[in-house]
Amino acid sequence: MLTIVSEMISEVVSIKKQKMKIFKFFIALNGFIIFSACGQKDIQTPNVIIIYTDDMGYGDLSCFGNPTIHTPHLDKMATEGIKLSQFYVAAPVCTPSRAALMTGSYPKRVGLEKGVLYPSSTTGLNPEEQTLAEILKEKNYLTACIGKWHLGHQEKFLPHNQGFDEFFGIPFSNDMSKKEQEYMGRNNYKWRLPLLSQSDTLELDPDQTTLTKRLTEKAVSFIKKGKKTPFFLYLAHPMPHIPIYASDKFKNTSVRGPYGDTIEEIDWSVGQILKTLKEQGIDNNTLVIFTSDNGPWKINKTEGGASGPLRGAKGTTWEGGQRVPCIVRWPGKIPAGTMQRQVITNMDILPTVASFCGAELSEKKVDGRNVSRILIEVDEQLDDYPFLYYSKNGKLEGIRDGKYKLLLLDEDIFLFDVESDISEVYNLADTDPDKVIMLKEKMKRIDSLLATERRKVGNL
Ligand SMILES: [Ca+2]
Repeated sequence: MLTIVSEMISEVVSIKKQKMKIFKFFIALNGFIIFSACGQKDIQTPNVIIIYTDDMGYGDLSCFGNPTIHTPHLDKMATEGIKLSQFYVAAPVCTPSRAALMTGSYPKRVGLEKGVLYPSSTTGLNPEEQTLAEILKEKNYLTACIGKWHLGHQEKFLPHNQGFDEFFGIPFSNDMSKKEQEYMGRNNYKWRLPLLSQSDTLELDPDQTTLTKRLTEKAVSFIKKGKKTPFFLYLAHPMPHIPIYASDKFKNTSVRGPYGDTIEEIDWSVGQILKTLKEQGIDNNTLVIFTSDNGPWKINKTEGGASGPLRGAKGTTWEGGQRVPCIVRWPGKIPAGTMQRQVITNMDILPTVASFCGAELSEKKVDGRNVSRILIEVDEQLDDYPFLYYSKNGKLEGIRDGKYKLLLLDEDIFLFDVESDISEVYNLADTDPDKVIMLKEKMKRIDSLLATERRKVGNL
């Protein structure tokens, strides 16, 4: 009897074990399916972080040749990703450059090519345009704009009405207030600079020495919150736009002086972002792009940044106005320690990111192109794609086509081979008049087409 009971118990236990085994198998299978699904999902939908500084020059980072400013985090980011040596922004000033980033188009196409917006402006990026944030919202991304917007400060133009779930920052430049203008020795403003959360004013004329740190903290908490779902973080530092500020921790620490302090704090900020990605286990699934909105502002000679070997600065169509440092990092996807030397522009970011994220563009025409291929396969060649230079007020001034650049400034005609003559010193216009004519016609043709396709700026 005991034997029979013992056998029965043993059988029940065995069945239970088998059931447990089957149960465990299904749990494992389920886990595998979930894991696989996540893995697949991860490949298709990386998190995206764009760090966009304000008025930082081509020569302001150690890894782009600065001899005195120390940027260890950005240098490391470059060794873990790809450096773009011929990266252009579509305008030499803030508003149009940001319009190009957000829409993948020339500022002229979206009606925002004529200078920057001011606290008195009633225009902004047309809400009818499809921003990068809106494209990613279609893929259920959690989106945040942290920092400076400058595409319209009226309610309807603010980030939370342009595809961003969250906005924390300033609506226009950090010098656009009476307090800051007086600090800079001027007395021509009546406005104050608001620090906004969505459209609510949290503070007026915030202490700008704390801005980089506060924005970084906001960005870090957004990353932690967004890690379970794909997220898009647009971190647009108001620095190093003049007036420059750094926190007490960085003040008087750089051998380059106050400007170096400011850049080194931004570098610290990048370090915090990358550290957070690692801590949250999402490092391999996050595409990070670091760049600047235009070249350095040489308003007070030494106060602004450096264009490095490039001629000119912010507000000009010389290379120093529009060619800026750019680093892209996505471990495991973009080869580490590489350099892409082909021309890429900030208009390319939208179609490229959309491609990486499997997102669809709308039917609205964009000027940027998907360059994802040459970020992954660095030796692949894309066809030459002419790039037009517009002045800070939206006037057509030049074209880059292959290695040549034609620049028309008032009555002066310049033709440079900007690959061998990076500093635009040797004018070839007289020695190659046929090329001048050809490029002039080409730039006018592209611009005329653009003019006929120009869409309306946003109006109140
Ligand atoms: Ca700027």
